Amino acid sequence: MSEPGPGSRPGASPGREPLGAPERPAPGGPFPGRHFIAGEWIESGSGRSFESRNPANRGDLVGQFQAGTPADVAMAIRAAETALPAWRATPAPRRGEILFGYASLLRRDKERLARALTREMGKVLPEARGDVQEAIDIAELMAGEGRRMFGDTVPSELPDKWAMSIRQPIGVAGIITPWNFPMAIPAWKTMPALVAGNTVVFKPASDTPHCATLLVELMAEAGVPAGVVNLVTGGGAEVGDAIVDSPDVPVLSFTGSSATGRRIAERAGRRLKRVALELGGKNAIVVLADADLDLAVDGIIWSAFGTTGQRCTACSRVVVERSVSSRLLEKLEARTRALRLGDGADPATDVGPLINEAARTKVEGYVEIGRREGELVCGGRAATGPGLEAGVFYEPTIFTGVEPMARIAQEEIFGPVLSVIAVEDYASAMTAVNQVRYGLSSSIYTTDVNTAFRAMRDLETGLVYVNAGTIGAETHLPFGGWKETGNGHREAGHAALDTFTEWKSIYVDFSGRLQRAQIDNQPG
Ligand code: UN1
Repeated sequence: MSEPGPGSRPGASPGREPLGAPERPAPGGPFPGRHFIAGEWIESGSGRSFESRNPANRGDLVGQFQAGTPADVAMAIRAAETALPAWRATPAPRRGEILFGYASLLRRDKERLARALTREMGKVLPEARGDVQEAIDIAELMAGEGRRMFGDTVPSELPDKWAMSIRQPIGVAGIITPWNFPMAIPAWKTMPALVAGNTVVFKPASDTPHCATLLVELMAEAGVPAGVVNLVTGGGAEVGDAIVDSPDVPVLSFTGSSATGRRIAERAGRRLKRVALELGGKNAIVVLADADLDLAVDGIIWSAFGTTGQRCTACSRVVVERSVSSRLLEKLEARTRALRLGDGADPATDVGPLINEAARTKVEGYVEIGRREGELVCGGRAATGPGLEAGVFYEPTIFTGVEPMARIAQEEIFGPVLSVIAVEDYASAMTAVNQVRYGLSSSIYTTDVNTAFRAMRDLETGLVYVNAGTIGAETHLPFGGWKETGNGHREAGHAALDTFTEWKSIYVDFSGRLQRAQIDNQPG
């Protein structure tokens, strides 16, 4: 049984009494996490909790969060179902206004949110601010959709007949999010779900429940009605599966590992649910002989070691024309060795920690494989030293002499490990880039405009960059990947609405007589 936090009321019946908004602990102290269901902050029926700790300093306890159960999820789904009729009946521009208000609260609290994000997830503060900014951007974009949400109005093939299509909400949306963008990705999913008129049950990653709580607190402050967004924290097996398996959650949006995504799709497939999946990546930067090498090095360092390599879009392969590979590698090695590891809250830090010990073990395993598959250039070990003892740090690592089909060039590592693959020419570069199971992001550095356009055509990824790294997608364009990176859905942009709406095609015949399509308008 978890200790009752400062938010609990003496004498409240265990686990189910509303507790009011979690009270702010002493600055820096552990946060008393709660579920948010039907507009109330409540404890789990499990009576259990789990910890969230700062990955830069495991001694720093961010908070205690509710270990949710299937019964908690059932309660959240009921709340979302209860709130659905009024929310879907609310005019979309009004829903959009609430989201505009939400965006302004995120903006007001940007610094506070970014600091909390760095503390819980580890990314450096400028990137944490970017994560919050991405949430603001998508909130504003989707708020605007409240006054667009276009369908088509088209001519009918018959006289005196009207034809149009409209979008309508699906129902209760199950939203399951990762820890690497703990503010942006929940916003990518909840904002389109809400503006389209769905209600939400939201399960954040167990590494970042505090970030999720802060986001939801502000939704309530912005006037999102009770029950429209419900937060349930806890593990995938208890909370995630209960959302996925519920017959009352017709649409799911998940970002995370391919293994989990596959399981979710299989389970949801039995019920013919709509499932939008955003999964792994093995993103490559191509550097051709005519490229500006210094520009390429900037893009590679940022894409490979920014966010400690923990982005779906992170660059984990450099595919370089052999004639410039040693010059490029020399520059890359020098820049990589100069990167400073540390607490993301320290302005001197370039690279923060990995999210947890399991992530470091995974990286270590791949580095061992890499030692057999390529030549270690730098890094290759857990980082220790002053200021790093209490955190989960790993040195930025480069392998060279890697073959395109090597495991470290094929499998997602999700850490600061970069493989350099030398190729003979453009054609072999394209083959190497495309010969993977994933297809999220890719980039090419070249100064030849014709080659750039060829690559824009030939790269088999959902995101393509020319003379820029593989990270940094903007929220008003569709985001997502080909092949096993996903299942054909897109986030962000107006494409995000496709996940959260059903199309309805409507025909209005005002001729006053029976008109038969495909028949009465055809001769003979
Ligand atoms: C992710 O890594 O899951 O394009 C999302 C980018 C960010 C989003 C990354 N805007 O790198």
